[in-house]
Amino acid sequence: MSSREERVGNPFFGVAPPPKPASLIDRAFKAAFTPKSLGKIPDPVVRARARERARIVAFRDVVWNTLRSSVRSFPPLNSVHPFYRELADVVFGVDRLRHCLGALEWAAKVTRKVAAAEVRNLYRAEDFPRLESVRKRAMARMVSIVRRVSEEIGCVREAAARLRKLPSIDPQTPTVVLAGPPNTGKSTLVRRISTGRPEVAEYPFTTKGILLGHASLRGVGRVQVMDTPGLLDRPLHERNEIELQAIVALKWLADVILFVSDPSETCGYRIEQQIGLLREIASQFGESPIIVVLNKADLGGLFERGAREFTNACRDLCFPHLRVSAERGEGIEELLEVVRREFQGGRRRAGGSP
Ligand SMILES: Nc1nc2c(ncn2[C@@H]2O[C@H](COP(=O)(O)OP(=O)(O)OP(=O)(O)O)[C@@H](O)[C@H]2O)c(=O)[nH]1
Ligand SMILES: [Mg+2]
Repeated sequence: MSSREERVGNPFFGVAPPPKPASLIDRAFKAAFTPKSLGKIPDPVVRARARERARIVAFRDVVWNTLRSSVRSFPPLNSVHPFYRELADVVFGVDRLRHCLGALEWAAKVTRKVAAAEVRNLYRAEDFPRLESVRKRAMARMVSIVRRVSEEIGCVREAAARLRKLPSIDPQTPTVVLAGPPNTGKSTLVRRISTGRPEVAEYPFTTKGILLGHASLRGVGRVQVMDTPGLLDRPLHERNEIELQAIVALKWLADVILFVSDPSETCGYRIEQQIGLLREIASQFGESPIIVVLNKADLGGLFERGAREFTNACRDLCFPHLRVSAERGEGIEELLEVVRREFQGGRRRAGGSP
């Protein structure tokens, strides 16, 4: 995906992490002690005052500009699409982020006030030692303000690092979300049907975040194909941060849900657990069409036994279901045909626009 596309989709793509407190302080000192031209000032005390003033102002400017531009680089959280807001909440915590950005804004403003007050004090100082001591005190106060918010600076740095990496999604583009228990072959299927290249491995919870690919469906056009982390059969309030990313994608983006099951149980989860999860997803996200993929059909007898049980459950729930081998590429054309029909049926998610 090009960087332009990333910018378009992810509202956090352009956020600027502030530097570490020590490095911010270092930069401020460097700027303060870079010699500046003061023009012609014959009186030595007036000249010294102008020099100390320029140092305080340069120090202040680095702290103010750096903190403010980092805060400003974050989009207003109320204005981002609810999908991204909820995702940011799951991967970082929106309240925590708001608190930390507020602390940086506070530090920037207080730095300005302190600098202004100490510049006024310079005009009351009449000799070299006093001028120097005012400048030193001004810098010490500004350093202590930066140190006071060092935890929050660390928090904004962490938020920026995590949120910048979120995938670029266009909530208006038709989207297929793959979901299911861990290790059933979701990522293998995403690789098979789209440009997405998620990691595949023989252990559960390989996929730890949502990941996007694209595909082109005849008669529908370009669609987004989203891989999600595996879900366990358990209530929402017990779900961890990794699982909740899948839930947010299902809630806000899924026009069609592909529930990927593994009737062979080689994934490590029993048929009843998988059917339990299917029922849970159907009850929470039943407004979107659900297609049940019976994956690993290449595993013969191991697959067949479970597939019969799963097929009965799908009939009860009136869900279309297909036998597929994502690994061997069998049953994929038929699956895409069913997906295409669901899109052409015209049911789109209710939560698509903010
Ligand atoms: N025999 C067989 N194995 C498959 C098939 N599809 C996937 N696998 C294997 O199943 C294992 C899990 O595959 P993944 O694609 O990583 O499964 P996942 O659902 O994305 O797993 P998580 O990200 O951990 O939830 C890997 O060892 C795959 O090679 C298939 O059609 N047949
Ligand atoms: Mg995976």
